[in-house]
Amino acid sequence: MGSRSDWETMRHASETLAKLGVPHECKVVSAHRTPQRMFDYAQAAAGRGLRAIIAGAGGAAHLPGMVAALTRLPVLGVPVESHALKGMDSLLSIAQMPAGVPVGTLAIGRAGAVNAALLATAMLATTDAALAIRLERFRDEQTESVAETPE
Ligand code: RP5
Repeated sequence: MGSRSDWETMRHASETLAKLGVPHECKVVSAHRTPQRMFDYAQAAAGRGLRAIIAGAGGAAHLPGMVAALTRLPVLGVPVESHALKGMDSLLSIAQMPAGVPVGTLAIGRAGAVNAALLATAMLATTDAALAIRLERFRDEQTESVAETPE
């Protein structure tokens, strides 16, 4: 994520991955304030054995796109809700990538963070049978938890 202030949103991605038993790490890497850290992180990611990157940022949210430019790993972008523009700035700056450098863009805020984790898990589950079973169980439990009546 681009800032510690993004953690309130991005912790939902981490918590979802933890629920599904997906090993992961959480780092603050700012495209603007720590550009060298971003270069180093993104360029080393594939060689370190990472399989996907979830990048959350707000405002002029250049982190997901720049990370995607620096790695062949799939990058999922989470637009963090900004104070000034409610995350529309984050959403558009993450989604509107030029052809050739994709970022899989999720919804603004908590829903996007949760779904980035679920989407990353679904991608990994295509080659991990045990993870596929855990993901199916998660989905089944979610379905069972939805009440039929509002009260
Ligand atoms: C972005 O600027 C971060 O991703 C964050 O969403 C936003 C504001 O950062 P702080 O000023 O709160 O550190 O780079």
